[in-house]
Amino acid sequence: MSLAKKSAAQKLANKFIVIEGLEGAGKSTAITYIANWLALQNMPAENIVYTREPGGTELAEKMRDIVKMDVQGETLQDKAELLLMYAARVQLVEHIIKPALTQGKIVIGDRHNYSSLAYQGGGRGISLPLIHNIKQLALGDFKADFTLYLDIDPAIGLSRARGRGELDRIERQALDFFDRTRNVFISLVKSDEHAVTIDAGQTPELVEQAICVQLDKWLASLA
Ligand code: Z5A
Repeated sequence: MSLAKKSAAQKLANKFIVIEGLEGAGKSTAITYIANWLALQNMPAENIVYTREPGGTELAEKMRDIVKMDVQGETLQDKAELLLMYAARVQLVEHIIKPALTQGKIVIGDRHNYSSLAYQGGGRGISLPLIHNIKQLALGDFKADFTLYLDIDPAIGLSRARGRGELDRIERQALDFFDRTRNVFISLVKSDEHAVTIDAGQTPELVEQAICVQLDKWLASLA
């Protein structure tokens, strides 16, 4: 067995990092910070795969369209919304994420399973144990290796999202929907030793700094 020390890029191979948070928390922006950090670790760009949920495959993107669209005279039922999130996630995990990890790549996900527990569980009020069962059916024990949760006051996040244009079907929910969603995110992160919270209400520079500190710590913990 070789005793040679692994490089950062070798340690990061096969890892799935996820960014979670409410709309306007700065997830898309944070992904550029992670990309810069990975470049500092000499991770070749061709070994990095970026995903977003719901979406990321041809069929999963169609499910994303359904989740976001307004249909006159027909409401998307909460349970249907939940099942679409998992249907899209199965497509993405089986077609993109698992094959990339098997090839030794690193995957950076814009949202994953915690979003379903937070939005459909916290926001919509579907039982969390029931969602856990659906997750087991859909994905088994597959999970993120490291989760960065960007915590933001929903009013601030939504005003940032509003600045970008019209709000979609989910974004138009009342503020207490997002308060419940945020509370579930916070409790999930608290009980997950592989997840950390970043204060996303800070300036972009401080958010980037906080993300890099957490990524450095995590990298140092990897064998
Ligand atoms: N959803 C669900 O219900 N269940 C699930 O299981 C999953 C998803 C997976 C996906 O929407 C929707 O699906 C989402 C949850 C639901 N719906 N809602 N509501 P999406 O992918 O279209 O949107 P999003 O994921 O919510 O992302 P976003 O709105 O694009 O936000 P973001 O990526 O977190 O933020 P951003 O684009 O990086 O930044 C937003 C703006 O703020 C932008 O102008 C930035 O320049 C600015 N910004 C960023 N950082 C800062 C700081 N630090 N200070 C000031 N301004 C900043």
